[in-house]
Amino acid sequence: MLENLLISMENHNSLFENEIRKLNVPVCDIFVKDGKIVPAKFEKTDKKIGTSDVAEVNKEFPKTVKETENKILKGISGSVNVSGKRVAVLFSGGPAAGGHNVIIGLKKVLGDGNILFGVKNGPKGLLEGTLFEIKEEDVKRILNTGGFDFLGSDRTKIKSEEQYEAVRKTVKDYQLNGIVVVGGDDSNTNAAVLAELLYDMGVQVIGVPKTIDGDLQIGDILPISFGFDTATKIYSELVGNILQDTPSSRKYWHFIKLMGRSASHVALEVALQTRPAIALISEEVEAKKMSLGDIVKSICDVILTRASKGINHGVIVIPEGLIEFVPEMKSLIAELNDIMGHYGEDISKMFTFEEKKDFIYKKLNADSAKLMASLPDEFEKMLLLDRDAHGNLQVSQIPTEKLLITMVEERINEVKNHLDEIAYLNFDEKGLERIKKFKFATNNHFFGYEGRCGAPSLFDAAYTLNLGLCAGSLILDGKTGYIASVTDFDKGGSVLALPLTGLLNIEKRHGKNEMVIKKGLVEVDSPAFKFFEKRRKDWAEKDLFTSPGPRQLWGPVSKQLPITVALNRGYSSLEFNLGKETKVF
Ligand code: FBP
Repeated sequence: MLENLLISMENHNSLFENEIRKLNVPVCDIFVKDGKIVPAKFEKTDKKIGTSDVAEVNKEFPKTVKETENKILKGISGSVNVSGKRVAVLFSGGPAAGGHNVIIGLKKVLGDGNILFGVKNGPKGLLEGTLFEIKEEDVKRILNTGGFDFLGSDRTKIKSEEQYEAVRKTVKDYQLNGIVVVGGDDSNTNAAVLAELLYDMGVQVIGVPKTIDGDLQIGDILPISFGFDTATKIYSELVGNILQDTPSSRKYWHFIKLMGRSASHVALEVALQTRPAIALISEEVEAKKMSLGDIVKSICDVILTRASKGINHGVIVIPEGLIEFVPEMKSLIAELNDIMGHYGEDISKMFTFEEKKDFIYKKLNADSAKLMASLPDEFEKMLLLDRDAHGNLQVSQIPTEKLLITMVEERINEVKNHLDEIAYLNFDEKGLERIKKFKFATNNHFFGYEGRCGAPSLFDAAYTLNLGLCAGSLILDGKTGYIASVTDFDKGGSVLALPLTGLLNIEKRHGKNEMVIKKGLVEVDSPAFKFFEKRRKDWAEKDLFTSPGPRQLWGPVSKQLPITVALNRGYSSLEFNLGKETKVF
């Protein structure tokens, strides 16, 4: 009997997975009529958006800009009766929880009268024409499940004439009227490019904001990307568990690097959820122009202050992209990016690391070469890894947490032998005695991939279903060149569409200027950062940590929003309201 039950649970049929498929999902009022999910319409508002590079962007994207006027659309109840549309959806970039519900939202609004195709393996699949028709039976199984496995994903950047031709061929082969790109900043740059490219063919392109990094966000009009909530809840549970371990075992400092390529939204959210002794925020490091030495000193000050009180343990949260924000490292990385952009092919033909190093060192300026030489070999190797298709350094592969451990250890040993160096910390005799005896024992962790594909939190499940409904409604309403958005998470949700061209700015990639969607970084004057800044001294000196526990899909704490979002949007509670819980199938 038990064996049969266990066998029946194979292939995504765990007790948990079977229950989450039955879960009703909150749906914004404009998408519900008589208890059934329906499409909505859109009207143009007067609100225009654009970055400081708007003039250049407008020149490069004349057709979509003429169409959208860079103005925001607002979703309203009611729909246009449309059938016969053929729409393709693809995932792009790293996975994020809730992607499957986007597909379900699309399928629901497109209904039986229109065809939804899934593109296998991301933008690459669009070039190769690997599409298949999505039927309602297929998507019933993926409701509220994590991962992107239904379609797969990749990071191909669509930018060459040959690639444009391949896209046109796929569009013709499948007679597509619309393409929905579910992705982060770089993937939505692809969406903007495709919208312009396919405009004259009458093919609509709509983006959906995805990334666990949370850096596809623009104040009130796009409060967060999907996947951020689930990922940070998973990391917060893990960090909370480690925090709970520290005063139990009383001997370790844990250096925890958290995913989130550039921005520190993930680190800030996890810090607010768990209250560790130290959390580094890259944007603050940049704003204060802190060198690696300054960072190490600030970490050591906290470790030593705690040691002087007999607290020999703690947790340090480190954002994945930290090194790109340290001024001296930033110049080194920019130089390396230029060198690799220009000589990438020559470098890839070199067999040994020594050969590569030799070649690169000669091209670096003296300060950068000196800094590079001071870094551990393992670290140097990772800095020389190929950039991704969008020109990004693969920061997830760089062991910043280990580099910091080595540097902090060195300083602590030095300070123990020269206590006068920390006279400014004003420790008493007893405190100094404790420091002399203090043994600095460490563990390092990287929490990244474990957060991207968990079953979506209730917020992400609801947010993504509504984003899918918004994207599908935009297609039915004939719109192109927009990214779907849902806001007002505390008031039942408002549905918007933002012109993609209004999000583009010019950045250096592969050593050249390119138009890409601007990343939303942590603002050091934002309410979330200010609150963290106000509380962190207490978290450093006393053990005030909290363990948020596993994310909940049922019960009293299942409706919790990310703390950073609630603070930055000025909500008065952590509870979200995205409409009535609605039966999806
Ligand atoms: P997206 O921006 O595409 O959503 O990806 C985010 C991310 O998870 C980063 O946090 C991380 O640095 C990167 O992907 C890792 O990429 P890969 O999956 O290629 O290792």
